[in-house]
Amino acid sequence: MPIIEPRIISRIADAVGTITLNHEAKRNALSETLVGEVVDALAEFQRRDVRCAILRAAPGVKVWSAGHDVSELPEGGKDPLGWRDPLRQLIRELENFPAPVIALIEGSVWGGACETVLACDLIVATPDATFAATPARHSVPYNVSGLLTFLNAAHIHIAKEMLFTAQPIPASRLERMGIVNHVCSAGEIEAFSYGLARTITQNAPLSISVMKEQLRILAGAHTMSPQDFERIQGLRRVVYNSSDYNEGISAFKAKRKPVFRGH
Ligand code: YXS
Repeated sequence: MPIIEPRIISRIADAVGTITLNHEAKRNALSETLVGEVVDALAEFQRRDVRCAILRAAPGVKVWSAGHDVSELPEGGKDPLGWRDPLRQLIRELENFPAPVIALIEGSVWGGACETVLACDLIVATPDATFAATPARHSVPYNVSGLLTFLNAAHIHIAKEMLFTAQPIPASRLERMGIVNHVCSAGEIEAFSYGLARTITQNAPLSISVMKEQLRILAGAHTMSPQDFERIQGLRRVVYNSSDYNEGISAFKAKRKPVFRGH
């Protein structure tokens, strides 16, 4: 039985819990295994009354996370981002975790990891950190709650630029738009982020936890008719049943540029 190395490192000190993504070989891709370990660590933090969590990768990393594990995306014909998908579960766990989560970002952030960072409560990044939303790079039909994460974090024009271009956008630009809370040099980002976390831990945890849940409920309070929801799901089905969807996954696995034909 092969020994699976832990995909993350987690620790707790002074009511601050830290989760460090630690699967460099696959660029911290959000695989079912890695997400499971993050979820377990958050559950331990809750048991240990952690008052602020920090989600980070190893100091100085080039790739914070390469996003959803493409090798775990289903071949065509199945919703690639259904309720039980690891990325969807990770987003829900971060949003439901009863204390603030600070995303400490160095390096590049891709695809579902972009949404993961936006689903955190605060974002601190180095100036050269970049964020690339990539559904359009792989012909993936992003899901409704996932798009809402982008819309709640960014003006619709910026969300559209991120989603339609799939290009890396620097943290310094996202800070100017209020999407990234703070930009700090690589030498300062750790002390700054833990300083922010300690400030939060000095405040009333119940009040913070309830305000976080209230803001989650308010941010998700969007009416949508059953007909509109069914229309959206039908449109998404067209995408994940398309040859473009299969082309996106095949091209990634073959390490070549995809050729999309629009069907
Ligand atoms: O060939 P080996 O076995 O060494 O593995 C390679 C890559 O296949 C693997 N890897 C990944 N495996 C699964 N899922 C991924 N997302 C993923 N990304 C990388 O890691 C090993 C090293 O990769 P390599 O050689 O490319 O590293 P690099 O340093 O030259 O380049 C790093 C990246 C991140 C620029 C490059 O790996 C890359 O472009 N990765 C894909 C980024 C991306 O498009 N992510 C979106 C995934 S799909 C997703 O998140 C959502 C479904 S959506 O697209 O809708 O948002």
